[in-house]
Amino acid sequence: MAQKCCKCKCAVSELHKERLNFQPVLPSVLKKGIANVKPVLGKATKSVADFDKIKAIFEKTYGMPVVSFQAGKNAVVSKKAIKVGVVLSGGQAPGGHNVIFGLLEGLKNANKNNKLIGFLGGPSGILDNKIMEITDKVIANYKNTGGFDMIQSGRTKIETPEQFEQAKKTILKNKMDALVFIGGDDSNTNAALLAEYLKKENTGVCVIGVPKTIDGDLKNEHIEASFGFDTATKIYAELVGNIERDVNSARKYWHFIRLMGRSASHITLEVGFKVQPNVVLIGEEVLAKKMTLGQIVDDLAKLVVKRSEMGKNYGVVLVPEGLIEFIPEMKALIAELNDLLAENEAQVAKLNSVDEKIAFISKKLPKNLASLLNSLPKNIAAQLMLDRDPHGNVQVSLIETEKLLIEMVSKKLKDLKKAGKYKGKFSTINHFFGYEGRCGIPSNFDANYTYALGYNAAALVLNNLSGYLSSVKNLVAKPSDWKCGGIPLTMMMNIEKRKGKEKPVIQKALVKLNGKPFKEFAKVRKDWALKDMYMFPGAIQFFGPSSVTDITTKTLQYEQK
Ligand code: FBP
Repeated sequence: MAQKCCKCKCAVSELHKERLNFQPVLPSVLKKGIANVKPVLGKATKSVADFDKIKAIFEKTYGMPVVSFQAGKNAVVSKKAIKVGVVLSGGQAPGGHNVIFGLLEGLKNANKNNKLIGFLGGPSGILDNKIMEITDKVIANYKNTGGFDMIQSGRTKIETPEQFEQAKKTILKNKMDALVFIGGDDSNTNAALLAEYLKKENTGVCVIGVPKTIDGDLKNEHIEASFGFDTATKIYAELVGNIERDVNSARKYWHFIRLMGRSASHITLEVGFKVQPNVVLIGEEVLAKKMTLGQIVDDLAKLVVKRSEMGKNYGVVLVPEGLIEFIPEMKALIAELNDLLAENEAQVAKLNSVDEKIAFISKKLPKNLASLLNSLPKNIAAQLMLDRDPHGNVQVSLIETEKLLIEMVSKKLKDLKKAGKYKGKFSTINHFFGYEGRCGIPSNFDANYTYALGYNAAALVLNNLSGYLSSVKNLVAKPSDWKCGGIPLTMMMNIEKRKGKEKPVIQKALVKLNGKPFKEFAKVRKDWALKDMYMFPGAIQFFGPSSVTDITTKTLQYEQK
């Protein structure tokens, strides 16, 4: 019989029930209470690039200092009760509910009459004024759970003057003093623009961001990891590890596994460390070496041949979801398609079949890109033509790059067979792991980290630090030793082309080829390719020895070595 949650009587699993009782650890500095921590201001900051353009757009919020919280009486934290709005934005990531849990507890710590209001369905909830109050009773059934279902999420972008005005109306109508935006790079860009707008309008409303994304690409020296990356990579590693055990048992298939991570290859690299497969493709390396699709295929085919000569007609290949956008020729094609599809939106919408759309756009493309588009398998060309997301990104989660590689490697191997250069068997299975990991039950690390990020966001709000991103660092230490503060959102910005226009956006943190994680990988990948060094990490452990319950990612461990 299904267990009932003790508080709300809804059906929950045994594990869910246990997780509701887990009390996340708060960093010592915040444990002293919000009125007993004070912000210490560092030096003025600059954007990562395009200083003048970013400064001109963010007149009121550019250049603010990095803030760290330290113990000390804080006279600024007002005793007056305040009302704070919170919104979950973009793709789900394990731990979102705990950010809200921490935020509520931080606000209540300062004044038990403080109120937290959730906007429903992501930023569109702000525009449509869809709200619900988040009380202790509401939170009780969501503590330490995965998903964003408490208030849901969405990808609506607040960008037009009318939308900014509408957002202001909703916030003022609800008498809100602050808004906390839990999101990735695009969503926090939204938060930065809204913070600037509300400051220019003299509303006194404070906007704070929280770094969320399983992709791991919202980071810098002050944001060591975005939340959800730890849990999602552990879930994918469990799945890939299980496949490796199957491979090692049956020894008859090549598995091509695409892993989520829209642009950066952090997820693929981290899962690679955890399972040590035969091939880990890293998009950033492909771009740096200016590799063509043909070269990637040739390298894979060479390895298949070599392993087959060793009697190994099997293997595991990890493909980052964003690979396609890193291959220079494909990158150029996608960039042109992004602009052309935005410029010709109305005409393209009128065309019924994909073939017609491809033919229409091909005529407008430079010759070399048109022939590239037409040389691709039909399904891939069609997937490249799909609608962009509201931020103008191509939806790489819908492009089956792993199938494209299988098709092209098979073709190459057939030619080699004909030429008498390959005698093996190439039986393949394709997988895509993405949505499986985004709503998993947060690992202990993510449960603690998100709770701290939320509590810390409350401290930023109560100090009226508008335009800041919640920063909790020193993450390889135990949670009580984590350091808290905030960094200005404008510090992470640069100018990029979106939907054919120049826009200020938070720069994505890609895998650095001169960074420690990639260098570690480069040392060992030859061995992984030929010797079978598979690892089977198993499921996330929530209870038991700390050596298995509290491990952080290899990426963090290498970065902070
Ligand atoms: P965020 O950047 O919003 O965190 O989302 C990341 C992500 O999970 C990517 O890994 C993936 O490509 C994309 O969202 C999928 O988008 P959608 O949820 O709209 O299908």
